[in-house]
Amino acid sequence: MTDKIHLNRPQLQNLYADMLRIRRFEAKCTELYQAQKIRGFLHLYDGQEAVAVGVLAALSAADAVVATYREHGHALARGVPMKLLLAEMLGKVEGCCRGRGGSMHIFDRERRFFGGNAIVGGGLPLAVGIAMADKQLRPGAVTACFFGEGAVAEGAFHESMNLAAIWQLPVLFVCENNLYAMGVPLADAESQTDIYRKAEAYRMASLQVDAMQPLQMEAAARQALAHVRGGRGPFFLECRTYRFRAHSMFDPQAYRTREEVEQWQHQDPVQRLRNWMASNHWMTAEEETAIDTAISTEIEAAVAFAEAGTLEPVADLERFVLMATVVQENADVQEDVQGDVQENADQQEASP
Ligand SMILES: Cc1ncc(C[n+]2csc(CCOP(=O)(O)OP(=O)(O)O)c2C)c(N)n1
Ligand SMILES: [Mg+2]
Repeated sequence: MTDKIHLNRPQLQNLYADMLRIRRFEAKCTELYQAQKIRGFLHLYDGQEAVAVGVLAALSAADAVVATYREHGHALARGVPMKLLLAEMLGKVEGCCRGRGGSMHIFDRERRFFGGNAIVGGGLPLAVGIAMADKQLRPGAVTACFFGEGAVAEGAFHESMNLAAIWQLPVLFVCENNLYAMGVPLADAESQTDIYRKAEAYRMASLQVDAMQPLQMEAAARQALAHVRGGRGPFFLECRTYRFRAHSMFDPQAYRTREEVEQWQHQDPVQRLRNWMASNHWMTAEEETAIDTAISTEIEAAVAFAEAGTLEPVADLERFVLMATVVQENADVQEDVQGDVQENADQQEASP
């Protein structure tokens, strides 16, 4: 699987457990979605787990994370408690964003997890801004910015890459190249399908990695982070991966064949790491069972917590809705202005 192992036994087991935890959590989310307990959109991460887990294992608490709408795995790997994540997805006040963000907008200030973003490419300028502030305020902190390969068609991608390079900002750009942007295959959308090469145009260091190989992914992430932490500017990591499930819950997948999906499933990073660890004695059957049981227990507790949560009362719906305040303030200002105008007019009329 890899030439040289840099991880010890507990680290390897954590890598596996973190990936399996995401896989199993999302399987539960599918059930909850089918039961209409999770509403709206739901974008699952099956197949791509090694990317989030590989990168986040190498980050520290001071670092920042920006992700996309396919971000449950990143949130879990970052340490957002599963029960708060699930409550959020069920729209409950107990969720990490009071149920106002939902699946696509997970946010956790304490863990410096800045979303969750439904806008393709929308996270990149945020990451650059966060890194710019951190460079002054939190020396040594890195912002890891995850995005799909579909984002590279956006102007915001190029502006962000350019500014990060010019200002030598501590950003780790992590492109999760799963070969499709909704139903559009990469080769139909990009003339250069080796996405990491786009970094060259910005004179940014870059690397392409097979993200179906968790150990390679983890090693590449560490190498990339060492570069950024060493003060050598941003780094671009292209992670070659594949999503096993549909783009979202509404997707007939007419753009790919079942055989193609099956072929990729043979490279399933979770199963692959499990098999390799078991056959190389990095994990005994008992250890595997213990990991499995801990995950089941955690998921059960999260479901119980989320289901027992409360929906926000209708009376609170306008709380935190800034537009309402701005509109009201504008109306107040306009009233004041109109009052002044009338006063001036009255004064002029009264004057000789
Ligand atoms: C600016 C913008 N344009 C279009 C969309 C609609 N849209 C949602 S997901 C998606 C595909 C993105 O693909 P990719 O970046 O590869 O991420 P993946 O879904 O493969 O993880 C598109 C076009 C959007 N959300 N935002
Ligand atoms: Mg994609």
